[in-house]
Amino acid sequence: MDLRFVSRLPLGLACLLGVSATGPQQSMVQVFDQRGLPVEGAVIEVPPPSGSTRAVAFPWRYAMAQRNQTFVPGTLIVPQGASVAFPNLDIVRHSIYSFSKPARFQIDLYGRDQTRSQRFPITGTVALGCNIHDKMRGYIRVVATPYAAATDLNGRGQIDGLAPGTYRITVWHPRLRSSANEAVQTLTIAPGTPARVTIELR
Ligand SMILES: [Cu+2]
Repeated sequence: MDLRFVSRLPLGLACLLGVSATGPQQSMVQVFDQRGLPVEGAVIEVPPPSGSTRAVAFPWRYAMAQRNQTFVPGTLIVPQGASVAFPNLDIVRHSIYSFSKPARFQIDLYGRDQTRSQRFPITGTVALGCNIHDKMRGYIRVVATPYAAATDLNGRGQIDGLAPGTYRITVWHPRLRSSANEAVQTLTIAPGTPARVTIELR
C-alpha cells in the first residue's frame, strides 16, 4: 500500500486497515534474573494471535555447530518440524545425543567439516550433549510460533512483527526455577520501550 495515501486517511480508518506508520514492528525484550543481572540464553515465546496466518519461520540458520568443543549457538530456536544441521567445525570428532522427551536421538561419531542433521517434529526443549565431551551443553527450543527470540549477553532479544499490546508469554531458561524450566508471564509491548522480564534462576 502507498504510504502517502495512508497518511491522508483519517487516523481511525488507518487503524482499521491495520497500517502502521513505523513499518514492521520490532519489539525489544530484556530478561533479568532475581538479582537484576541480564540473562543470556533465555527464550521468549509469544503465542500467535488467533487467526494469524504468519508462517513459523526465522531469519537465522537452523544449525547447531560444534566449534572449540562448544555448541554454537548455545541456544537455538527452530520451528516445529525443522531439520537442524550439526556441522562439526572442530578437528576432533563429536557424537551428539539428547535424552529429552521431544527428541531422543544419537548421532554416531563424525569428524571435521562433516555435518549431520536431525528433524524435530515435537515442540519443547531439546538438551544436547556429546558422548565424547561431557562438558558440551546445547539447547534447541522447538516452537510453534513465529514470535520468539533468544536473549544475548545483555539479556536482550528482539521479536519481529508483534503489535503493541499485552501478551501471555512463555519464558524458558535451563536454570529457571520452575517445572520444565518454563514460566508464563504477562508482557506489555509498547513502542520504543524494551519490555522487561524478570525470572528466578537456580
Ligand atoms: Cu564432542
